[in-house]
Amino acid sequence: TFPFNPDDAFLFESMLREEDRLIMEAAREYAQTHLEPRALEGNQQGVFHREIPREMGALGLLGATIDPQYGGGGASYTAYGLIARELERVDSAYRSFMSVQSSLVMFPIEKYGTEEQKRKFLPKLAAGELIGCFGLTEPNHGSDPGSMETTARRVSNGWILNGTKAWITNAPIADLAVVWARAKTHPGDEGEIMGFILERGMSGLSTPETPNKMSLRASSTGEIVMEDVFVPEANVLPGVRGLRGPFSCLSNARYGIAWGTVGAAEDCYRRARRYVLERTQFGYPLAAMQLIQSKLAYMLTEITQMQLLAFRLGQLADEGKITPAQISLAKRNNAAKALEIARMARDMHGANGIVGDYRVIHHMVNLESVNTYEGTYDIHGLILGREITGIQAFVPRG
Ligand code: TGC
Ligand code: FAD
Repeated sequence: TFPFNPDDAFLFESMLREEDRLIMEAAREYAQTHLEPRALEGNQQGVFHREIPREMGALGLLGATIDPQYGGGGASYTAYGLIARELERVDSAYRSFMSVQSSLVMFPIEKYGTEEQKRKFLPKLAAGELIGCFGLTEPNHGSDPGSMETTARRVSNGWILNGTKAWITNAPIADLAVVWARAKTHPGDEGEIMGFILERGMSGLSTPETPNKMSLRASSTGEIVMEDVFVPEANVLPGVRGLRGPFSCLSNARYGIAWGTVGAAEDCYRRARRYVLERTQFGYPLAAMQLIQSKLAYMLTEITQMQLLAFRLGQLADEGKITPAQISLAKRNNAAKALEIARMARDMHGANGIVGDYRVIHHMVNLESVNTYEGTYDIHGLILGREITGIQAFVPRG
């Protein structure tokens, strides 16, 4: 009979197209050889190693789905997902960097930007020579970005931006920021949401680091503070108006998270399996205990479902049939299950589970952020609830 593979129980990797598999293997080789040795230090010292963007860029891991004429990889969405899985197998912070650069910065410039913006920014973003960030969330508006307060006031040859964006991945190290603001052309104007490209060095722009993060410590997170920042007309994204702009970017990044979290969960499961095979208690390996086996069986069952969900989501994306509700379902399920599996792996490691070298608590605390950003678990439940019933339940009624 065909042997059972306890890492890929339903042989999902055998369904990959050859070109996607090659990209996955290149990403895996890079992540295991170059990121894994730096991950513990990155987490414990709270540093994002500054050589990583150029390394990723050289391998084509940034902007995988972007048109090659702008320096992108021209690869499939499945390949993009497989890259996310390999990076997050090491540290969600590395996948976060790649997600923001590819889905939240390069994607809107390619989709909504001018030809000049695409030629100016995309090749350097793809090479990792420029770092981008995405400003939607504000201190008082996280799950409800539609209530944002940041404004863009029309002036003769551009716009003046005022406001603060909070919790912005890459902000402190970014060369440019795609910022969403309420554009006001006359007094009393409620303001349509528009996208702007802010560049470091613009007067009135600062990006202070968010201190004391206990999660995603190898990711640089900060604010985008805008005090009368003048943004020329050439830096407006002309191709979109309204919340559809930022939300379409979120769809792309959430898609990547649905895949990335598979990698984190797989790493926790593999480390737990290895540990219980080696660790003896009561005269037997922990792996011989029924309760431990039940946990491993649960982990593998959930991981298999996560893999198949991500794989099918990739097919739908590549066929152009993907919907935001499918993405919400997969992001919600896979982030929450990865977190549950990481907590289980932490428990199975006993006291060693709280030590950084074993890496399971590292994944676990990272996944707390992943379960929250890009729409919390409950917000995605509400997005699905609205699709299922036709009734929105974001705002209490009655
Ligand atoms: P709603 O009425 O639902 O939609 C407003 C307009 O947007 C359109 N739309 C979408 N378009 C494209 N793709 C999507 N996924 C879309 N979702 C909605 C919609 O059709 C409508 O268009 P139009 O033309 O009819 O006006 O707006 P709402 O204000 O009721 O939204 C509610 C809700 C809760 C769904 C939304 O606010 C939401 O998704 N909240 C969560 C916020 C969030 O996810 N923030 C993420 C910030 S970025 C981040 O976390 C990066 S971390 C990255 C990392 O480090 O890896
Ligand atoms: P809140 O919206 O205040 O939610 C708090 C709690 O209330 C949650 O449990 C939520 O599910 C619940 N809740 C909210 N509304 C409802 C409701 N209607 N019904 C029931 N429950 C509800 N944002 C960016 O724009 N760009 C970035 O690059 C970025 N990077 C991030 C990096 C990190 C490490 C983190 C932690 C966040 C990042 N974010 C970023 C912000 C992130 O998207 C928000 O934190 C997230 O959308 C949740 O918003 P909030 O933190 O304000 O929580």
